[in-house]
Amino acid sequence: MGHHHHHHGSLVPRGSRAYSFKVVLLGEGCVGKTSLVLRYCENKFNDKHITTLQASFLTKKLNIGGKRVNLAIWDTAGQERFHALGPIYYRDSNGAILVYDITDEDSFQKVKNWVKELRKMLGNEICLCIVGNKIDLEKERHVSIQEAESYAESVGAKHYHTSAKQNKGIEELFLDLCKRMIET
Ligand code: G3D
Ligand code: MG
Repeated sequence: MGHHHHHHGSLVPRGSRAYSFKVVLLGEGCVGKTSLVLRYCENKFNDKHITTLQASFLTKKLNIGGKRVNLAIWDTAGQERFHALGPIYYRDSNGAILVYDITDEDSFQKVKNWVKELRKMLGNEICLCIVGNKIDLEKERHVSIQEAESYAESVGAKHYHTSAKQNKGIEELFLDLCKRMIET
């Protein structure tokens, strides 16, 4: 008795499957990529342990309205400083978080280069997030909000502002990205 309760897939409650997504962090060195992922996954700031690793990824589990999501978040081990990040790093990604530092105009130009490369290599399947980090340094801002937001819109990306230092905007960023990846 009872075995007929589970031999049909159709009896599995709707929405009980887990989504697995790969998300990569990209951007110039020092913009705060490692700080963002450490804040999000471990609620730490300025922890140096990860910078010594060769490559790293952290995981996070979410439940969004009954949909389970497993995130694998790939962080660079600093290779971006030597322009050594290639397709092996970002292939098979469902989402990319392209980070710049709002006090550093050059880091925003680097984001534009990453957008071009990702669109060329992966097309429109990948969800792009452009993130202006370090908003706690608003007084030293060198990238206009208007310019950043309209650029993001023009390339089909969404724009977010964060501070890893003050833990601002990070939950919202990842939650929004997950919802977008579920819909893709
Ligand atoms: P990266 O992984 O992109 O190379 P890191 O960047 O996460 O290593 O951060 C580079 C520096 O920026 C670190 O400072 C870090 O503390 C700082 N940082 C990261 N996020 C923020 C933020 O939101 N606000 C401010 N004010 N600083 C931030 P150090 O001094 O350790 O090099
Ligand atoms: Mg780093």
